[in-house]
Amino acid sequence: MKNKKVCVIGLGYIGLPTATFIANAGFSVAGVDINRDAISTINDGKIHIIEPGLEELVFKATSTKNLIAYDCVQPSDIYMICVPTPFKKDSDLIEPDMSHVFDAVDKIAIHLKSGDLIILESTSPVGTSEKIENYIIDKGFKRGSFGIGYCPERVLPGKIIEEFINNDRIIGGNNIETTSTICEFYKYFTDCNLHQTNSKTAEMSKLSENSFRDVNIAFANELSILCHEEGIDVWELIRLTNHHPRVNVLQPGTGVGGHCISVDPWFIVSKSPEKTKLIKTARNVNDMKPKWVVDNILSHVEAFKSKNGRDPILALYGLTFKPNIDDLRQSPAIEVAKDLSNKNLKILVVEPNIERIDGMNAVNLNIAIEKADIHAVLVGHEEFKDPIFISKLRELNFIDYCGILQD
Ligand code: SAJ
Repeated sequence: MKNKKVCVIGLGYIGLPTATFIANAGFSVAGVDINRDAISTINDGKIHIIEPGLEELVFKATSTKNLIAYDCVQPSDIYMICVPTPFKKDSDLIEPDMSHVFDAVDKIAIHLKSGDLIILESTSPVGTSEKIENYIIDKGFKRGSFGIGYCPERVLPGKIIEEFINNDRIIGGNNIETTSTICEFYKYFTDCNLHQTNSKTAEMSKLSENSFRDVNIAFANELSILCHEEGIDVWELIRLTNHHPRVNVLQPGTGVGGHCISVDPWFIVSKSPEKTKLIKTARNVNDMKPKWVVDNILSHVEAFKSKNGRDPILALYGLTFKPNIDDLRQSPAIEVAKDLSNKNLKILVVEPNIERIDGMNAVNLNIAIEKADIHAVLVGHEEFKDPIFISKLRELNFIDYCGILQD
């Protein structure tokens, strides 16, 4: 197995760590991406994304030349697809955009030979592996001459290095032999249980994990709105509720963002809209939360105006899609900030994880504390949990949308 050449297509948050771990396990790995800046950064032993601990590993993998980044698919024995699968929205219809996956398959097919293996890691609708197999067969390949399987990534951005090795994996091939060959391969670079199943179950497991979390967060977000009306502290409520041995409610917040949990449930819903009312409703509840936050902030603005006879300066703390990362993709906090900016308010933003934010008046914590009249905490970054900051906030007009006072 060790002499097999591996080609990892897509060198983002999942593909780059994957290519790196496989290379450092002794395989010869070609990493492929369309982003030429990323390719040269990686070949210099550096990284184009922020992930603690990854750069050292990439440096090692590229110094040994076990990992080389290219701009096109290289002839190999094992092909791993780690490209993005976003969703496209056409009026009310939300559908996964699988164009990057099938583009990768077209490029793999040019080099595919008998006995090769294709492993899909990108989050995909149920049935995608079978679809890819049939798509390749339609190009003239014999069924059974190549293996295809689905092995979803489960890592949490910010903890990828630890979770890549240790999180259990679900592996589903198009047949039992392929599944066990993929398992053999993963044993070289993981230290976890490898659970074998078929490709459709593996695909559904990925979507179910993220939908479960989305539904649970939607429950917490719905509770937070109810509690606000009832004058109940939702954080205390959830803390107390979770003392029940069989209850574990997640935390409410500004909304659900990022490129996984706020996207993947649609992969289930778009396929069976009539049978997925709960998952769809949860998605809508979470999508509505930033709008509720905006309305709530505006009610504080109005109260300030009638008390003080002037417009307040508003400080927003945190803009990323979750705490302690630099990623703004589908961030509910950004949605809130943009929505409020369109209302002609004087806004200062504090985002310790990002140096420059275009179009926003970014300041440091101390300036925000000193200058603003209303303080809204949107993301629970570590910096905002500092006891000195919290004690200053407590003396001011502040609103906590993510429970920073609770830890
Ligand atoms: N969030 C809450 N309340 C919570 C937990 C999270 O509002 O109690 C919000 C976050 O602030 C964020 C969003 O949900 O806006 C998503 O954050 P997350 O930490 O729940 O998840 P992701 O999107 O960073 O990573 C998820 C993980 N999936 C699960 O935990 C089931 C990760 O393991 C997956 O690998 C990843 O999706 C993925 O790539 O699919």
